Amino acid sequence: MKLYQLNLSPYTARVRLLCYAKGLDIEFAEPPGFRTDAYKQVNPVGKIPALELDDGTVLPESEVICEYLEDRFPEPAMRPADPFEAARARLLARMIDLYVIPAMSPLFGQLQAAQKDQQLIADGVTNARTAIGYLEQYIGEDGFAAGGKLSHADGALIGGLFFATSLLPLFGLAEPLADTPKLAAYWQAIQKDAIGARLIGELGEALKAAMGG
Ligand SMILES: N[C@@H](CCC(=O)N[C@@H](CS)C(=O)NCC(=O)O)C(=O)O
Repeated sequence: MKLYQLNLSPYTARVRLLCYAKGLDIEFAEPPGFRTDAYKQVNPVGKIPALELDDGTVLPESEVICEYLEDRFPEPAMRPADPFEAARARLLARMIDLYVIPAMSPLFGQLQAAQKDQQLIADGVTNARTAIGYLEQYIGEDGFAAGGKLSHADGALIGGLFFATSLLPLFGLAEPLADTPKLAAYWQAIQKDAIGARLIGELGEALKAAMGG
């Protein structure tokens, strides 16, 4: 199998979490550009991640890929066994996808904009702060997102919180997790997990390279 991905993407980080935790032999490949005709032949959506299966068929969408890998390679489990904990893991990942990352997305374009759009920046920071607040009620208090051990939700949170903590200070929100103490404690703890640390290191290296060092 081949995973089209880049280390800078918060969505691909959660798929790599499963690859590392399950020891999967999956080739990582860069997409031939985003939304290019060549890449749309692979993934009609034109986004990463996309998982090419051995028969050539392709699955897009990070959560769908994670579910597929979990079902196909169930050990070690990266989906909590308890139904409510499994739902909580899915909820946290969904909150990252529906609220946290979309709130921050407009800010990426402002990083290198010659003329900063102050209204867009103010709205982005406010929306991101609100979205981060949603996570506080559901985040695990034992160092992991849900289920008391590493799960796919940690991959989603790592992607979202890495960008929240690296990007928002550049736009004036010095302590993005100051209003969410449980989430702040989680963020400290997950950096001590071996796979958590690996993913955060990869995101950091990729961001540094993207910002020209
Ligand atoms: N809902 C998608 C989002 C994937 C996504 O937005 N990926 C970004 C990289 S972080 C991308 O490919 N952007 C290129 C584009 O939108 O042209 C998923 O979960 O896989």
